[in-house]
Amino acid sequence: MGVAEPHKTGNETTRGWQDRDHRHYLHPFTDHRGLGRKGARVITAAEGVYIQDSEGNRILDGMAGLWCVNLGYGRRELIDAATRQMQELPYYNSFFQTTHPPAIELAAVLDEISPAQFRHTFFTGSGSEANDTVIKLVRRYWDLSGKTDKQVIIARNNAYHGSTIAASSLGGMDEMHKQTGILLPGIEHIEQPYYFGLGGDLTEDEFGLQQACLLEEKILQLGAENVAAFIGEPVQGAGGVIIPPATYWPEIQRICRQYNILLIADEVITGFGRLGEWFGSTLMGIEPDLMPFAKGVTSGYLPLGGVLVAERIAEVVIARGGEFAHGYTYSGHPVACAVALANIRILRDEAIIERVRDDSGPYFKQRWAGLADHPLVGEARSIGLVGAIELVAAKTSRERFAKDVGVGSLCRDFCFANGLVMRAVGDTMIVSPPLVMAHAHIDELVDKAWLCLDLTAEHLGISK
Ligand code: PXG
Repeated sequence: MGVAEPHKTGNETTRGWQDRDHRHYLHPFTDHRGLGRKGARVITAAEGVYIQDSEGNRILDGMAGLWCVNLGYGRRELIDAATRQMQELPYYNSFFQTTHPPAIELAAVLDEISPAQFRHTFFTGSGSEANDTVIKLVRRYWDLSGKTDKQVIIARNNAYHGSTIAASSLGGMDEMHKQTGILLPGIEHIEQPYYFGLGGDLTEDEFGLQQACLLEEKILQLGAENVAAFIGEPVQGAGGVIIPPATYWPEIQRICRQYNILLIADEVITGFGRLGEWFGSTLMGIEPDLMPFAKGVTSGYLPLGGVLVAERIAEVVIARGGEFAHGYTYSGHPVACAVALANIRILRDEAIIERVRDDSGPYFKQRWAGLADHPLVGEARSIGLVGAIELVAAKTSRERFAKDVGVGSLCRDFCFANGLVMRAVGDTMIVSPPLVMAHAHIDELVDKAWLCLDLTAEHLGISK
């Protein structure tokens, strides 16, 4: 990839792209005010772990696209798999007792790489659709089991489960709830296991148990006979890389078993190697009944999602249910499935997940932890290849900056200007880089993050 030269985008200039963008394109999760003048960032190419903008700037992609480009950009095998499949069978559906080889093969491979309780997968086009599917499967399972009152799903504050009405109802993002207005009934939220923000004087282990107990309290308040399921991300992603204390998930599992409640692990970010295991649930020591996934299944090269369904659920839905009246035109899209198969083959052949577990993950952890020495940083935490730093005005008291300072956005902008994508969730800076990062890339990421923290501190007039 030419580094200094602007990417060839026909005769269009950056300003030209930005003007047309502003005139026509309504973006997801974007405040368009002022964007016309400033202009959106135009990304035109990518290779390996770097993206390139229309000005020819090369930027280290610390977010793997949007938590998904796990193999990095430009992998020939994925491109070839898509091309071959397009030529052979670009589309066919798998409704009404029809099927095709790529979806069959992918479902079979998912059985191999997922925990023992899973043998069946329902495919969707995205993580949001996967979570809509989850809600229907949960209802269907309990109805067919004769427990028709078991309808409430318990989720968590600050969770992200997607953007459809159903998925944003499951999520715990206040802003989304306020704007949507319409929310699904029968969803209850409990507080999240966010130690840095909510742990107070407790030890991490005590806090983990306390937050898990909130589930038990909620179940008792609602009556276990009315509660269908609990849903959580093994590590909350979009909420700010919230890594629960070690005591949290085992206790959640115990409570779900005791009260006969299904456990749903939303693996949309944590699936396919992000935490150094195929699925985050394995690392957390839990055995979920349903696992929605998306993103990393194709390394983001094509949209694909799905739900892994534990046999005890699949058996009931298949044997007693008749037709499951649910499906998407692109469920099991053959080209997306072919790319997923190529992606999983590479993850296996190149032992990339083992490398995250044994090599790049531990190296990242050690380097990332060093950011805690920066005067702006109240905590630097990581697990596998995700990390977060908490920006604070005072290190020991964990005092935050005033909201109007917008310290997170400030730092994020310095990062982009200095060749690093790091995302800001409020004043929590997060990264989720491609799984193929070498040590030198990790060094570059952490060094650039430190530099941008310095620039942020300098901008705010804080002495080092
Ligand atoms: N579950 C989880 C855990 C997710 O992170 C979804 C479901 C929805 O997937 P789709 O494919 O419908 O987007 C997600 C998506 C962010 C950000 O700002 C995170 C996601 C999507 C967009 C932005 O970090 N995660």
